Amino acid sequence: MEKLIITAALCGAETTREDNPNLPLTVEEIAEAGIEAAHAGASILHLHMRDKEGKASQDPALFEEAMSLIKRESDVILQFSTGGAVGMAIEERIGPLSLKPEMATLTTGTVNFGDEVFYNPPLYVEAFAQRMKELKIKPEVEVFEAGMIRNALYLVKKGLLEEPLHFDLVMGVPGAIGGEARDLLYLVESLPPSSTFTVAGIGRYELPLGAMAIILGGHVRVGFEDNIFYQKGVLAKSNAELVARMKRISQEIGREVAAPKEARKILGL
Ligand code: KMH
Ligand code: ZN
Repeated sequence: MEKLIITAALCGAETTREDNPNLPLTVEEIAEAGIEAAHAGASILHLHMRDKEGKASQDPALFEEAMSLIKRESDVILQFSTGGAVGMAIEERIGPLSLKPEMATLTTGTVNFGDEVFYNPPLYVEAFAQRMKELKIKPEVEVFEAGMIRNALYLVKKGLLEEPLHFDLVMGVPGAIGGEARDLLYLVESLPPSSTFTVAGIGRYELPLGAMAIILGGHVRVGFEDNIFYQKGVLAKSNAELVARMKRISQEIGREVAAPKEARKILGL
């Protein structure tokens, strides 16, 4: 089996300090948390940024600053969010792509997201895909529901995406696909055979789905965007703590963890 790629999703757009006081929020904190996660075994950092009030922001200047701080210390792969936060305009969400990160996310459909709606109509999705194609940014196709896999294949047909595709199976968001073993098997069986995939289990699904992904030959995402707990009732101290645990589990199972250079090879970057 190829080595395991661990992605650290450091803060997301929704998690707050009230949820977990260890959440990184400022540019410096996010960069520091990212470098620490990379040292613990992450080879990709999935980045969202926050403004001075701690609110989700797609301001390219914030991404640029974080990018420069992280790159000074680490060769970890940077993956920018184009999802941003629910309710953000497409112009805001697409802005940071101009900095040409190696990777960026691409959600290929609209989905209920808790009490809200994560809005991704075909025109948005195509605009993101077109921009990533122009700038040679590798998309990570974010799948919150099974139909989003078919939508990605339609984009391949239209020439907006190129195989092999890399997917992130985001599982257990309230309003979207569940986080049971059968849900993961169904999604994995629905992927085109040439694909690579990462699993991001939300909340209590992070650990069991991560372990399952390791066994299935997939990759794993952990971090405060998806889960704030180390175990039931115990808050995680840092993103790095969650990364280190996933690395230990993988090594115990006999699968080594990829360094950024090896992850680049696996993903064809
Ligand atoms: N914050 C969610 C609404 C992404 O990063 O591309 C969407 C999200 C997906 O986090
Ligand atoms: Zn995200």
